[in-house]
Amino acid sequence: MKINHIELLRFQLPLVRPFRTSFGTQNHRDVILVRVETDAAEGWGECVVGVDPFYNEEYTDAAYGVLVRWLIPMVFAHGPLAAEDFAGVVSNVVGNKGAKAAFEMALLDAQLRADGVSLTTYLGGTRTAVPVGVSIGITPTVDDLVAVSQGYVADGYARLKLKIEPGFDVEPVRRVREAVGDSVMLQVDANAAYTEADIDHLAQLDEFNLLLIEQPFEPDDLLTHATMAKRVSTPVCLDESIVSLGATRTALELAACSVVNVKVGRVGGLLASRDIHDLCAAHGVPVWCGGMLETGVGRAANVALASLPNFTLPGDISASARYFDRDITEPWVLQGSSLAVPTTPGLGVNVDEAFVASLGATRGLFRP
Ligand code: OSB
Ligand code: MG
Repeated sequence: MKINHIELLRFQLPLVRPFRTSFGTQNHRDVILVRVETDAAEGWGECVVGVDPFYNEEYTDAAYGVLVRWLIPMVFAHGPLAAEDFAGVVSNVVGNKGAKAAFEMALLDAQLRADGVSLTTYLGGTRTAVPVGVSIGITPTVDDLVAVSQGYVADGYARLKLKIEPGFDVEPVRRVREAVGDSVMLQVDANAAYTEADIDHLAQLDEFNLLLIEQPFEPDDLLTHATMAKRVSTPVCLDESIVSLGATRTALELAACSVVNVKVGRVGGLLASRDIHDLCAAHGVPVWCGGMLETGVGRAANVALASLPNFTLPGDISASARYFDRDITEPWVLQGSSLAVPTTPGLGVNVDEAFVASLGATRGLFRP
């Protein structure tokens, strides 16, 4: 593809309710969109990085900066390229995987639109609809959590994920399990809020028949996750630790987890995500698609990714209404407890540029 120009759009999109995790509270998304215009098509990508460096080391000001100062100039200096070339072209930039993932997504969208191929077909998807769940933030009271959980079950979600932290774990999970019954799939996410000394405490979660516990310990502490996996019956899943194919291989070798959360923005793009999916499949380890409160653009990428065969657990890929009063694309709507996988070329969504403009988006234009 020959790129004519690249645009970065940045704007804030309010969340319908605050999203609180063990590391902080989010009230809105600080969205960066990458738009590439090639000689054949346009393509869009979403940067899912947080506004603060609390989930991982990336944050939106830094992602914007690394795109402007390094990633875009490197791609222009390289000349015409295919989406598959992108990771190699920018390989001198260490980390910054959320920024890279957004750029690669835009290139893939443009390439696939030009080729007339849907992202699910390109990636090797085998599902026409993907079962999805909902990630529920920490609430002021346990009664609130029960009410919110029951609301999502009424919406159709068949799987709930509860955020936990020290002081908000066993009792909230017990109350939600009692309220929603055994037929609802339930899992928890600690976002690295615990230490090895908490393993016996966390073992109390074993009685609630959870699908998994996600990332109890620090991202680089694989050995404590392996210790936990031996001592509790709830499957251990890694999120923050899974930053690359190599990190995944190490985690599987150490038996630090028996389930893997794949996030496009954490691993550097859709192609790295597919590689991690394939590695886990070869090890008989199920994966599921994590979320970063994406707009309709990033959600389209997640839905296509989750259509791959080893995504056997419901993803954190909820309907647009769970996040925003109005999405920036066609809204993603729950069908039963699933989202339909688009079959139109590329990501299969269209950005409502007038709505994005009405949000006060800034636009930066970059030419070779
Ligand atoms: O740990 O999975 C996480 C959102 C922001 C940062 C980290 C996480 C999350 C979520 C949201 O759990 C899932 C979603 O997008 O619905
Ligand atoms: Mg997580």
